[in-house]
Formats: sequence, C-alpha cells, structure tokens
Amino acid sequence: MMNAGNLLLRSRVWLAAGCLVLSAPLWASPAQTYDFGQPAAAAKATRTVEVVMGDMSFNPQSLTIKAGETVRFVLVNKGQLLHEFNLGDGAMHARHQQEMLKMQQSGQLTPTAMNAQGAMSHGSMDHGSMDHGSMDHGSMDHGSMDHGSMDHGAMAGMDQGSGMAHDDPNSVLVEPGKTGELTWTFSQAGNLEFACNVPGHYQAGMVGKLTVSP
Ligand SMILES: [Cu+2]
Repeated sequence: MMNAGNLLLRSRVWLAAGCLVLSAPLWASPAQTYDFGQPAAAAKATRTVEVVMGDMSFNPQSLTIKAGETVRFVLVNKGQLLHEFNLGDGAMHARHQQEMLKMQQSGQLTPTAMNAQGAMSHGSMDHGSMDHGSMDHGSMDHGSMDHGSMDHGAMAGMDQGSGMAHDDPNSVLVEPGKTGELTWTFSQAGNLEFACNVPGHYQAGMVGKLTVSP
C-alpha cells in the first residue's frame, strides 16, 4: 500500500543511498507489497494485452483476467498528453491522485511529461519507453536497483522539499506518442480498476474495470 509513511520511509532510503550512510534496518525493510498481486518479468507473462490510451480514454474499457495469470500490458499512448496506467482499487487510485496532484503543484508533473526539479531529470528516465516488465520488481532489492539508487538517491539529495518519485511498481507513465509496458501477476480474484491518475484524468473517464475472476 502506498501511503505518506511509506513515501517518507522510501525517501529516507534514497537519501541514505545518496549519502552512502547505509543502515541495516533501513535496507532490511520489505519492498512495497500489494494484496492483489505483484510485478513480474515480461518473460514470465502468459498473456499480452494491448491497451490504447487516448486523451481521457482507455481502449478496451474493461478487462477480465483469471487469478494466477501473469499479464503483460502494452500501453500505447495515442493522445497528446501524458497518461498513466495504474493497477489498483478505487481507494488506491484516490490516494495516488493526491500524490500526483502534489507533483503537479511542485512543477514535477507537466501535461506531457514527468520532470524532476534540478539537474537530475526524472523525464530523462523516459518512463514511456522504460521497460518495467524486464525488471524483476518482485525480487528487486531497492538497494541494488540501478535506476533507483542512482536517480532517486541523487534526487532525494537535491530535491529536499519533497523527495517525490513516480516509481510505483503497479504503475507506468507513458508520454504522448510512446508505448510503455507493465507486467503483473494477479494472485487473487477481486474487482480492480486500471486508471490514469494524472490530475483530472480519472474524473474525465480514464478508468476501466479490471475483473480478476477465480
Ligand atoms: Cu491520463
């Protein structure tokens, strides 16, 4: 679950990485977990689903998945704006919308990109084409995570105000005209939503039902 405490803890971890002051208890803290499943490597996918993102729409508008399936989502942004594909329930999306609103207010999130303030650009990481799927988030140790310990560590040191980072494993940001990927293992049946939490987009219709059947 993503919450403020979690964010704070993680920014402390990044800060520690930046300062090279490593403390065992911090590194021993468990990775973020989700009760409906976990990220997986693209190679482990048993099914690929293409979702086209438009300006304020997803196509298809709903998806049905079987519990136990590992699905590689290919997200094609055919719109003019930055969009997100985020897996979660309504409450998770509502929380993430608040986080993204703060990123927008801080100038980190623009209509077409996610940018860090300062020299280290979050935008240069290119969330759009970054293959989340090929990274094994499930077994990933944040301490050894290349992009995390490099970019975010430096960001935490530079951007002392927020330490905000858009790096949730259940989410991918796709810039206009680009394609992103997210691979997820759905471990249990339930009613989820795939949503874009860029401020205003969910409310404008960028949300779809994701039914995980038993
Ligand atoms: Cu959107």
